[in-house]
Amino acid sequence: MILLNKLKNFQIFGTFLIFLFALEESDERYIEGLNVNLGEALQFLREYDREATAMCNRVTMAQWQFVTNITDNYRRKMLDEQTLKAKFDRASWRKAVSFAWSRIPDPLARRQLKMLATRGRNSLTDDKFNEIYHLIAEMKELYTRTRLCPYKENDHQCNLVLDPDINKIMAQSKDYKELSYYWRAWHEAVGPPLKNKYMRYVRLANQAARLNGFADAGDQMREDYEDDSFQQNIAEVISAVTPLYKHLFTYTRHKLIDRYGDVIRKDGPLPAHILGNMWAQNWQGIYDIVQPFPAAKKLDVTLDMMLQGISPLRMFQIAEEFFTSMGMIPMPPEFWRMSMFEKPTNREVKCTASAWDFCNRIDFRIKQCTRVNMEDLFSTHHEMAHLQYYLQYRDQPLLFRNEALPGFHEAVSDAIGLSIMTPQHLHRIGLYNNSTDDYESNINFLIMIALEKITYMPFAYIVDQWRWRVFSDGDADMTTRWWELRLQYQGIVPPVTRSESHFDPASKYHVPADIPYVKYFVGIVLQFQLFESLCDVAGHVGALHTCDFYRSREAGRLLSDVLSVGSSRNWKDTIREMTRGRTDRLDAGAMLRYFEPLAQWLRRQNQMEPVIGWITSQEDTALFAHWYKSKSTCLKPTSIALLLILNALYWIT
Ligand code: X8Z
Ligand code: ZN
Repeated sequence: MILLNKLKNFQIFGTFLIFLFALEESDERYIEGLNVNLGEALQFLREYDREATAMCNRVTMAQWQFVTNITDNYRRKMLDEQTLKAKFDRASWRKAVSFAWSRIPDPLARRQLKMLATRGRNSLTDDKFNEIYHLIAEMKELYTRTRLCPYKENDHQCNLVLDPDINKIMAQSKDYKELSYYWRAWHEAVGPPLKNKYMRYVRLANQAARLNGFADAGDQMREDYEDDSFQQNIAEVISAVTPLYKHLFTYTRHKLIDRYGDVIRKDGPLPAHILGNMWAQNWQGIYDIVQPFPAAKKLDVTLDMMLQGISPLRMFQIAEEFFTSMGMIPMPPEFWRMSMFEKPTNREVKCTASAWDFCNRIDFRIKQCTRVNMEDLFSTHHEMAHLQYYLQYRDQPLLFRNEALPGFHEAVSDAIGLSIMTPQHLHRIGLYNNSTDDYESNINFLIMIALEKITYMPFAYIVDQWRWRVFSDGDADMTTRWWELRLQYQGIVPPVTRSESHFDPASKYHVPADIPYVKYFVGIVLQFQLFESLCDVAGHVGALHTCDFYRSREAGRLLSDVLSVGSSRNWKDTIREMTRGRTDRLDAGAMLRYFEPLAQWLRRQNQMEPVIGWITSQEDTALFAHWYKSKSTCLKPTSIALLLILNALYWIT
C-alpha cells in the first residue's frame, strides 16, 4: 500500500525520477534509488563535501558582509549566493536519492546520504519548490515590515518596529490599557494578512513531505530527532514540569492581582498581555512585580566592570579564559582579527549578537555590539560557547558539523551561562566581592531564572504541537486550536475576543518564517541535564544552582568529548555519554533539582491559595472558541463525539 502510494506520487515529478523507486525490503518510509555501489556513494560524498564546503563559505561570507555593512549591493550579493546554494542543494538531493542509501554498508556514509535525502523540500517540482520558497519569503517580509502607531499620540508617526520598540514596551509598561493596545495592534496587523498564504504553505509543505515518504510536514520536521518516541518523551517532560509551572503561575497571579486588581480572576487564567512579553513566552519583563525580596542585594557587576576599566575586547578575553581554564580550545588568530566586537560608527550593521562558522575550519567570528555591562558579559560567553562547539566539531565532514540534535547548540551555551552567572563565578573572576549567599538573594536569583526558563517551557512546547496538528489535521479552526493549547498549557487567555480571521499563531515569527520551534524546548531541558553532568564531574557539592565548573579539567574533557562528535551519530549516544550512562532521553529531573529550593519556597507561599494553577470557565473559552459563543452549539465537537460514542456503547451493551 505504501509502495503503491509512493509510485503514484512519483508520476508528478520530472523524468529523472523514473529510475527511482522505493525498495520494499529497505526502510519503507523514504525515497531511495537503486544504486548500491559503495565506491560511487563514497565518491559522491567526497565531492559533495568539497563543493558544499566552498558553497557554505561563500554564502556565509556574503551574509556576514551584509549584516556588518547593510547596503543594497551587499543584500543583492547575499541573495544571489543564497539562490546558487538552493540550486546546489537541489542537485545534491537528486543525486543522493539515486542511491539505495539505506542499504549502503558504511554507517557514516549511510548517515550522510540519509541527511541529504530526507531534508528539505526538493522532492517538489520546480514550480512548486519556487512557489513555497517565495511564499515563505513573502510571509517573512510581511512580518518584518509591520509597523505600529504609538499609543495615544497624534503625531501619526506610525513607525514602531517589533524589535526593539514594541518588545521593550511589552516588557516595561505596566499600563493595562497601553499593553492591551499594543497586544491587539500587533496581532491584528500581522495575523489576518498571513492567513491565506499560510494555508497554501501548509499544502505545499505537506506535498513535499509526502513525496519524500513522510506522513506530513510535521512528521518530516520530527525526523531531525531520529526517535519514534520523541513526542512521548517531550509530553512526559512537560508533564513533569507543569506542577512547578503552576506554582510559579499562582504566585505570579497573586502579585499581578496586587498590581492590577480584580480584572484578574483569583482562580483563573491570566490575560496574555500583562506578562512582560508579546507572546507571554517568558516573564522576565515582570521581574520587578514578581520579585519576592526587593530589599535583598542585587547581583549586578556592571559597576565593578566599569570601575576596573574593562573594555569589550577584555570581555572576550575573559570569556576565552573560561574555556581554556577547562582545557578547551582557545580562539584562533582569525577570530581576534576578523570578529566585530563593537558597533562601528561609520556604517549600518545588524546588532543582534551571533556566532559564525565560515565552514573552512579556520575562520570563526563573533558579531556583537558589545556594551560594558553584565548582560553583555554573559552574552559574550554565550556566543563564544557556540564558537567552542564549532571548533570542537570542525574536523567532522561538513554534514556532521552540526549540533547533536536541534536545540543542543543553545543548550551548551546556556549551560555555560548557568555556571558563569553564579555569584560564586563572578567572585572568582574578580568582579564581585560581597557574598549574596543569603536565603533571600538565592530565592530572588532562582525566581529570575525561573521567569526566563520555566515560564518558557509550555510556550516552547505548544508552538510545534499546534503546527504539527495543522499539518496532520488540516487548517480548520487554526486560531481556536492555538488558544486551546495556550489555555491548557500556559493558562493564558487573549485580552480581547478572537475569531478565526485573526490567525494569532502568525504573531510569532517562527510560524510564518517556517522555523521549527520545539528545539527551544529541547534546548532548555538539555541545558540542565548538561549543567548537572558537568557539575557532577567537576565535583560540585551543595545546591545545584550554585555550581560553577570554571577551571575544572574534568568538566572540560567531558564537554569536549560530547561536542567534538557533532551530529555524526544518533544524539541518544551523545546524551548517554554526557550523563555518563544515566539516561539517553530528555529528562526534566536536572531542571527540577536545580529549582528545588524555589519549589519548596513557592509551595509555602501558595499554601493559602484557593487554586494552584487555573480553573477554566466558559467566559475564558468564549474569548476564542466560536462553539462556546452561540447557545445552540455550546458543545465542543469533541464533546459531541464523546456523547455519540457513549450513546452507541449504551445501545451495544
Ligand atoms: O528565535 C530566537 C533567537 C534566534 S535562534 C532570536 N529565540 C527564540 C524566540 O525568540 O522565540 C531565542 C529564544 C527563543
Ligand atoms: Zn545562542
